[in-house]
Amino acid sequence: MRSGDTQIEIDFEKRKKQLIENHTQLITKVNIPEVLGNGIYERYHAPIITAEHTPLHWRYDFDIASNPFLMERFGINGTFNAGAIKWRGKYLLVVRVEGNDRKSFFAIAESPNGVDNFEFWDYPMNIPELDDLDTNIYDMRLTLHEDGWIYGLFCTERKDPDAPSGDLTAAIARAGIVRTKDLIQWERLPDLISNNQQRNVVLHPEFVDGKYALYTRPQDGFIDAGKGGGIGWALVDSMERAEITEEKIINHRYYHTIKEQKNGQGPAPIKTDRGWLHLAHGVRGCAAGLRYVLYMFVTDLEHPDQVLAEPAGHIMAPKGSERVGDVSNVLFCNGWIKDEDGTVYIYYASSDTRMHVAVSSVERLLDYCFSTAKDDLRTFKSVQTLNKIITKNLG
Ligand code: M1P
Repeated sequence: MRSGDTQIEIDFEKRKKQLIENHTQLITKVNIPEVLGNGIYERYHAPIITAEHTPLHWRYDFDIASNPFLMERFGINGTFNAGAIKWRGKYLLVVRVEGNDRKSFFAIAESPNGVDNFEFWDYPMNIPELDDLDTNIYDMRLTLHEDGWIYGLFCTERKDPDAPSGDLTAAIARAGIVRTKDLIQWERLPDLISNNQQRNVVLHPEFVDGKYALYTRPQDGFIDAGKGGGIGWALVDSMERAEITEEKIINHRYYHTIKEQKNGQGPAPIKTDRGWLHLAHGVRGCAAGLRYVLYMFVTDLEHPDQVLAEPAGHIMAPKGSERVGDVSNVLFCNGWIKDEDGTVYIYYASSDTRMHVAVSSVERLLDYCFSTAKDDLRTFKSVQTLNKIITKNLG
């Protein structure tokens, strides 16, 4: 404080100092793993990215003349559903940042170790628009493709032009496509051409039969998978004008399972010597609304459209405080990173609000997928599976 400062100036400086101190403390906090997890992975205790992690220079105008009360001028509602990639030794997340105005945008946050100290780049990502303007964009999946580009596939949402007048909720979901070589300049390509609405579209990292291969999620409406649904598979000639001509479902929905209502591919699969490791989300309805959990499966190395193993049920479901948020009872994952030593960082979001990490390894996830019983779709069979384990243990 200098003599002659007004009370407003004094309060402004005090508040600014406190904001900076709190923010620095938050983004530099060390994160620790749970001690005795389920053996498949270890969750880390603290969320890795929250709305409060976003830079102060996004949310506040630090000019006392235009913001004398130092109030937020751009509120952030949530930071979730992040794509992920390891880039020049750093763990990068392409975070879905949602403003208080309900518009989502993408911003990169990087960490030196993958589990804490995530810091956003100064500016959000600049995604060019097409002639058909996006209303909202979200949930980017990153794929480092063998063609040398890094692709980002995301959902672009626009108002349904055929909605009856007065219906302000009907929307159309399509897959938007960008690509980059440096994660700074993003080239926008035309949206995926498809007969259905599409969300959760993911590019496979390798060519299959000389074509680009896509995991899709055809749906009849914006929310409902309807007769569509399931994780689909389509080959396209080019990403510069990607058009689905044939699509088949490779991972189905089933009655009375964790993916009864709908499901969707998570991040691009990880290549292993026993097949492609997939992480996906499954959705069921209940009295509390929709419940989103994560599950895994493995597909054949040569034929990534053929499922080799799929353990019963979820690998991860909302737990404790993860259960509550903007859209409660949701876990969603569209980003993971495999390190050179086989460590796998699973970046998952809880309740459309915040980001977390759980750590496993390729070896452990393969063992989980191949050695956990599949879902035989009936209680009687589940009890048989359980009895086998008990008898083995008890002799
Ligand atoms: O709100 C839960 C999720 O709902 C949608 O996922 P899906 O298309 O599988 O239903 C998406 O809007 C996703 O962003 C969101 O997390």
